[in-house]
Amino acid sequence: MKCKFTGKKIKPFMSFGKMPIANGFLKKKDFNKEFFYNMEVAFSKEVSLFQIADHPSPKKMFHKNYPFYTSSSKNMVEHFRKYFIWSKKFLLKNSKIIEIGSNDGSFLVNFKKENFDCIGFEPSKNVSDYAAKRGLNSINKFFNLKSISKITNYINKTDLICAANAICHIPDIKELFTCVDKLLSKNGVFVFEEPYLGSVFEKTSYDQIYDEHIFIFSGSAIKKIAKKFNMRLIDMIPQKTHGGSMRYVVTRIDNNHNTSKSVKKIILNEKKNNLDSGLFCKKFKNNCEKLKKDLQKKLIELKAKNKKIFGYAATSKSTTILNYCNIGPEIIDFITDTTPEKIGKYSPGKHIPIINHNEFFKKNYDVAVLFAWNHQKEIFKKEKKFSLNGGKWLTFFPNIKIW
Ligand code: JHZ
Ligand code: SAH
Repeated sequence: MKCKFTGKKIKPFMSFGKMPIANGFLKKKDFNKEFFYNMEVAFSKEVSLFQIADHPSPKKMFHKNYPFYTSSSKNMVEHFRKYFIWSKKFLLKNSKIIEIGSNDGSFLVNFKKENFDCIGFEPSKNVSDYAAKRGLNSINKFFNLKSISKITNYINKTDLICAANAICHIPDIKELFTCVDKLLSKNGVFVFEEPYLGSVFEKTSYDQIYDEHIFIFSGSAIKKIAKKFNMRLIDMIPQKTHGGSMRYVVTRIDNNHNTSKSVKKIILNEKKNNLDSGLFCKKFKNNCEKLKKDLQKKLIELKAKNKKIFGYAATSKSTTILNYCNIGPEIIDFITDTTPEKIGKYSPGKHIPIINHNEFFKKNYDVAVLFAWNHQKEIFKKEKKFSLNGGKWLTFFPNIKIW
């Protein structure tokens, strides 16, 4: 395969096997035409870039019925309010703002409330329409050279380009940075927060790897990539969201922004863990294989004790867990979820039924496998009744744990 940034040949170091589209929840009638690809991961030493080898085309993943809404987590909505308040330090009253991957508008709505001139690029029509209904300027297009050519009044005038969990979804990272370069004002900043390679390695949270997550970034990678575009990484701020993310702040080389000390500190720590060189890959692979066996063993054990098991939250991440660990409806009876687009359908690849979240209380189950482990705090708080009735939670990172 070729590195998606350098174009040079690199070799995948691990395969997770045959994988369906992570958010490809489907009806029974569509089982026999389901799309699969071989999910392999590779590391480019030259730019310290962790990436998946092959993936479905973006149009297959982001379309008129994309089933993820940011607002499905109350904590994330609150997180975006805080992210907005923090980002105001880069803004003046008349600043222009662009969000990439604005989804249902949960972030953008904060800018709009304070009358900033803001737009979002969002290729998935259902979520883009949802944002438009909230009165937001949501452009139903992929963020790329063609789509930005239509917003001439933002060229060289955008003070903030922001994103969350979207930059790692864009395969052509060169085109992306070229667009950013065209749009940013002299002192403008490009801020994005994405799942962090350091956290994925530390917890062995391999479920962050799926088709949509084409890259898992680190400071070492972003620093090198930014440099190639005459830009520099001026801040890195760790986030607890989505199981461990990193907020990166990038700007032009030739302006007056200071570089925070944390950039050096965090990158040094990445070096200590061999995240820049790729030497961590072998250990990561071994850790994934061990966790896979542990999870399979635990579930078989519970099943042998006649425990009734269900999954909590049909996350994108769960597609990697279920398919890599080969867990299907013979072990997990159903998965509960709050998203209308998923309810009544089946999980990608393994075809576990997805049922309405309201249903699970009626069923008196023993064990809930927490696929939205990143929202554990929020979920444990609202589902106290399940534990009080004797139900147990099973989480699997960094180790299998029953709560
Ligand atoms: P959650 C998605 O990942 C996809 P997912 C994407 N690639 C990404 O990077 C992140 O989001 C940002 C359900 N749920 O947030 C609703 C409940 O049922 O971990 C959703 O179906 N009950 C863009 O899918 C799913 O979980 C709850 O109480 O891994 C969302 O899961 C909560 C909080 C969620 O993201
Ligand atoms: N930022 C939100 C949504 C993340 S989901 C959050 O953190 O919750 C990722 C979003 O990026 C999806 O809504 C998807 O449609 C969008 N996306 C994917 N490729 C994109 C591209 N090239 N340009 C803009 N948005 C894109």
